[in-house]
Amino acid sequence: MHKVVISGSGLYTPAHSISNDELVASFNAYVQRFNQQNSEAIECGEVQPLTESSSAFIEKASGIKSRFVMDKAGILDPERMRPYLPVRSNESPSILCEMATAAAREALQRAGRTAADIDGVIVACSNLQRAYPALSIEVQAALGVDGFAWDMNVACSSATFGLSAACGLLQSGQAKAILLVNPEICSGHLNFRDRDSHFIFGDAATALLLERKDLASSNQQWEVLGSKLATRFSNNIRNNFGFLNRAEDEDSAAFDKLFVQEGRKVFKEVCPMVAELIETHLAEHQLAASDIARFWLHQANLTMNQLIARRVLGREASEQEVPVILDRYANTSSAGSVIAFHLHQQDLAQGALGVLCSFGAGYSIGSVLLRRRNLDFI
Ligand code: CO8
Repeated sequence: MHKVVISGSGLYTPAHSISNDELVASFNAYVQRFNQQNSEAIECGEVQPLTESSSAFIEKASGIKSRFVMDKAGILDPERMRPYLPVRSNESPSILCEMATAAAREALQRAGRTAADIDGVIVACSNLQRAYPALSIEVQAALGVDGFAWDMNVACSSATFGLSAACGLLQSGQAKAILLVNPEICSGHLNFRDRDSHFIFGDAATALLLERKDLASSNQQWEVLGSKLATRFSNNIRNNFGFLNRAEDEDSAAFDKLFVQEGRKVFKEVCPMVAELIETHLAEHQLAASDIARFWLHQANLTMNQLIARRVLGREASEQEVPVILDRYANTSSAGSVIAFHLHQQDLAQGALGVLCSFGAGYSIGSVLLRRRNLDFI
């Protein structure tokens, strides 16, 4: 069985950022207008008044200070409150393809590879803008990769599950190099009129190049020592948008088919599951938590990550051990843990161990154990 390394990573960050204050100002303008327009119905108890949002709550409850988005004006317009992403012709690259290829090009460049070196492309993300042709095949064509491509979706855990699938192809000798990309426009499926969740998500795309260890030539690599995956069905994070909506008899208004969650339940149920999975994974490799230099955790909620790290380490974790990027990026679904990895790995020494871990809807959890390998050291 061949060994596998991550030989390069890439990140695409959208040009626009929205601060909590900007988001809350737009939400509160919407609330004030709604309450004004419905004042009589509210007065006689027929309609519930809406309550304003607050920046202080958002930062305290989630750790999020701002988020990057593909379109800022449409989201912040209280009359619209959804991104404006115009339709493109079939002859133009799709917006997800553009984000994916930008991240992919950086990963290739860091790995010292070109499209000619790649055998396959996996696009793994939470939301695909169409059923077919597969986005991954569009990305494959845009990059000029020969071989094969497929799309997959395991919500926030798409990247770690995709990484595990890529490793299988490399270990068995079916491929020498696989490009894994995670383009996420979470703002497309977020209800910016929902006080409980309007602040949660942002947009970004990440990419990882995975290669056979004996063939990889980039100086800085991460050997994949193993991955552990788990899923357990839950209705607590849900999105009912799908191709059968138009066949349903009920009024399938677009706003009914957006992201919904029971945030408290998710928090309570997922944290222990994640800590247990990481502990079991490390034990299977005869490792203790203290052997791990860095945990690149899924970036949904700061307190959640601190709690998971405390359970695994048996003490408070430093920000160096468990880096935070959700303060600037918010929850970018599958891209989150990979952004943390991409931005916070250069400083680690030869032989350092790290855990890349995602968790989210499904529920789904993926843990990947990595070891730093610097070629100029060998
Ligand atoms: N402003 C002010 N106050 C507020 C606001 C607000 N915006 N929202 C709620 N409050 C109030 C509530 O009314 C409540 O008040 P009271 O106590 O008087 O009733 C109080 O604040 C507490 O409310 P909550 O219990 O809801 O608040 P929490 O402390 O639980 O924090 C969080 C809410 C931040 C959502 C938290 O529960 C959380 O982060 N949970 C985990 C969520 C999580 O990790 N989800 C993962 C989902 S992502 C995923 O899996 C991928 C899906 C695919 C992506 C799709 C793209 C869209």
